[in-house]
Amino acid sequence: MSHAGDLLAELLVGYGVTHVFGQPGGQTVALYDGLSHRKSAIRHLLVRDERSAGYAADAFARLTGRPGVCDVTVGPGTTKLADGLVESLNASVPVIALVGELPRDWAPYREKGVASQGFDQVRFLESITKSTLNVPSLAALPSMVRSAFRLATSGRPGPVALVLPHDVLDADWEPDSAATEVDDRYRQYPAHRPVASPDTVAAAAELLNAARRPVVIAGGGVLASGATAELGALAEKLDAMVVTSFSGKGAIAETMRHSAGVLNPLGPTESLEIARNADVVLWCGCKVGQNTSHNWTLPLAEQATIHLDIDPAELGRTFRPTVALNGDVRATLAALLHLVRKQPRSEWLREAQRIKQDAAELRSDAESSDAIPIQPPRVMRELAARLRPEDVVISDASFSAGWIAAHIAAPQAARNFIFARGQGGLGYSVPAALGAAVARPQGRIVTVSGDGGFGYAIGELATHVQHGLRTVNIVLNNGTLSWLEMYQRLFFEGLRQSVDLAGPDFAIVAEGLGAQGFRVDDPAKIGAAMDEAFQCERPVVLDIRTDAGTTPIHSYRRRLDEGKSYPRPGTVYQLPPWRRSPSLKEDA
Ligand SMILES: Cc1ncc(C[n+]2csc(CCOP(=O)(O)OP(=O)(O)O)c2C)c(N)n1
Repeated sequence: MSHAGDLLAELLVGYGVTHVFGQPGGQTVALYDGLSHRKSAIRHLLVRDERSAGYAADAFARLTGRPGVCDVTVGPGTTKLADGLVESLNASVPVIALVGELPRDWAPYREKGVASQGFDQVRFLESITKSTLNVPSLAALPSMVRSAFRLATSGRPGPVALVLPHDVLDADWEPDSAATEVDDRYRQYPAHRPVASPDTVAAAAELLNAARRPVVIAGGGVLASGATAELGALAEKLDAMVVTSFSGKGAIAETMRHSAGVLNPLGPTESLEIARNADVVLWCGCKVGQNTSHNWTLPLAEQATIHLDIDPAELGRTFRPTVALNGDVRATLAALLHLVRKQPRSEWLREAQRIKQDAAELRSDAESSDAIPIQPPRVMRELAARLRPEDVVISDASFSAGWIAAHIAAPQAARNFIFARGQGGLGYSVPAALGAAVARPQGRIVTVSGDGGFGYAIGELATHVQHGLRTVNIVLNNGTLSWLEMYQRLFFEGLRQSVDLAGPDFAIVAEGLGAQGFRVDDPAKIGAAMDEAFQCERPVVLDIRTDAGTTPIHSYRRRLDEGKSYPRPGTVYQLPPWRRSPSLKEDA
């Protein structure tokens, strides 16, 4: 006689799941038994903290388009997983979390921790998932697994939790083929590709055809939808400039003349200037988040806008677009391409190239700097020179994101960069590298963290070692939580409270964990250290000692240069008014 853990494992195999990231508890051992009998199809990777399971599944899903799958035990496993689920929820990443639960009959003892580890998991998970499904019985398990995959991969993707009571997972199961049926449409995102209605597509085309200075703001939805070819073709046809959110980096090759890089207060400066100079803006698979919209100061009141998104709830949230396109990005851009006229806009392109050139010149000093301590842009330049097309760079949630965005141009239109901007939690990159490495075995996986962020999940390097992953982990080690150190200094009159980090020596710690460690203090030695790191058979930590006095945030840099103190942001941040984008007609 088999059990429900077998049934669950069989269904996962049926859905094409090749990797599961997690940590067992007594309540989930039946799943592990099921997985152990299917090792040729599915691999379980044991993480050392459930947070890592969520992050690894998130990165796996971003790179493959297939739901990332993770498993945790009841109670502490679930609470530690929360970071990953919120990241995936806010970044719209399809993840399936298999969550252990107390036996159903123990429900009366769940309150106030009487039953060990129990708490109201469903209520907790409901607030941090796209959907939480509590499996009531063995009979319901197959259809709820099918629901989990359907919900994760259809419409706006997101994380789904499947809560598995201990007695349900341990229940006897007589194998039968009806129970293990899967719906193969939901193995991969996007499951469906609805096209925006013809009248809205025609209206969007009319606006774009009339534009003099068109800009596309591409979000992660472009990459999730696999729409890079369509976006590139649209940019060429219209001579539109393309900027991206962090999540959309790689939606267009940033070496292309139509690209103006990442639009973010931490990104390159030309993106904002070019976005502000546009007369028509196409927001494409982009949620118009705080950072991409520069605190919702974009779009400008006078800009005509088109907003294309798979999720109708996105359209009109922060502004009323002139044209709202509700559909899959790839399918809708393909329809739009039929209606937009090829039209050179040489003057606009020339203006954009001038802005790009000026910004690049301003960056070049720091990128070639021989200063000690090392300037982070110099590290980025050395890394950019060594990246291959299939490599993946994963940013931690610190200044690292800005250094990468501003100083490494995406060499091709593809998902080669991952940023933890869904939630912006420190400690994302090293666990995410685990998922990225198995998702992209042909590429080399590079993480970039600050010393604060790197400390969160350094133990997971041992997991990299255990699974033979050759990751290269760059620590921009400036001895402080520099983002916070600057915030305190600028907005709290020179305050310096609890922002300094004394050690450790990450190169030595790396060795203790079975990885290789190098410390680099001299900019002239960065290149050689990276070359050696990429040759290593083991994971590597490059502990690079960097300048604590520099930042990629434009406004901080300006303020530091001015050397003044500022009012606390709480007193100056205001939400711009919600407004309608105009039609272009008046101005044509
Ligand atoms: C889990 C978590 N805690 C706190 C923060 C707030 N925070 C943002 S950046 C930062 C400092 C990060 O320091 P480090 O990783 O050394 O990078 P640096 O700022 O020096 O680039 C902090 C504490 C956060 N984003 N995530």
